[in-house]
Amino acid sequence: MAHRARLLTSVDETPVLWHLKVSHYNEKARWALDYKHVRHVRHAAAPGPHREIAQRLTGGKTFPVLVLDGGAIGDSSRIIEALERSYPERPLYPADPDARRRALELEDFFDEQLGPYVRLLVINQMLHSGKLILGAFFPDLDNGRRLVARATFPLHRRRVVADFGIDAASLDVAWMKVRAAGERFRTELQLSGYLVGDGFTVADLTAAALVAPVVAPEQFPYPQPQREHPLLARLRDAVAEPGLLEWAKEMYARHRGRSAEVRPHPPAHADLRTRSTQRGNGQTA
Ligand SMILES: N[C@@H](CCC(=O)N[C@@H](CS)C(=O)NCC(=O)O)C(=O)O
Repeated sequence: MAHRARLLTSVDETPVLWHLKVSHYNEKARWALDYKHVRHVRHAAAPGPHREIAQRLTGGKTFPVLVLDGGAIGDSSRIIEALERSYPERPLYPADPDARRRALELEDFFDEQLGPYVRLLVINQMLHSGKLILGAFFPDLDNGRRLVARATFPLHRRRVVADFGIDAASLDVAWMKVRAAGERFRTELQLSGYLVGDGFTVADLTAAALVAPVVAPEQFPYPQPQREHPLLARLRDAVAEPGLLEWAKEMYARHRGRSAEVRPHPPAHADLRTRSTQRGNGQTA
């Protein structure tokens, strides 16, 4: 309990984002914070150990988690909802109630029907190359630990396949879902070039962020060694077919903007470094 209280403490009320650099749901939260110019501190963890931190913060097991006004929010859509309330400038929700309903419905659709399947297919492809997957998922490993990770990768590979339930049937479903989401994108896209009305909304942010692992846009804030990698070629084609690949690149170019991340207050940073060392594989952004 004391530990949770310490994780929730923000010395100067600056929002704190706990995130995974690689993850597309985490990218949703980062993009919303950056888009709204909300100054925030980021703490990155390694995939896997992050679950324990999430558990302590929210009782759940997923990142992103945003600590805002002393409370922890553990879902990207709820994070954006809270940001809209606390930071209404540069809105991501349309003002018109019908347009807002549609934007939220599309956010939910892409969250549920696109995000998990993109993740499964990207991981499945990346698992063919230890160098590729470690570079994307563990960008902060030093050389020594990277060598060890490369050597033990075949063991981890089996665990990842089991953890994500990767088999022929789940891959078939994932391909179908990604194609269906692409079709929905195609039919929903307005003449304006946006999904709802004539401006950038949470629907565009969500669709573009959730295909970022395939598209690997230049403005993505962390390493994406899969950019143009042949292992992802078939997946890129599937996303390009309905126009989603070029469109996502355009959304990133127009709206991803500059990071609003700030450095943590020194005492808080020192405290985190201690905890990272104790955990052994925590990483700070
Ligand atoms: N609906 C959640 C999904 C977040 C999510 O799936 N996060 C993944 C990383 S991409 C995670 O932390 N998974 C850990 C687990 O499921 O055990 C959101 O939008 O935030």
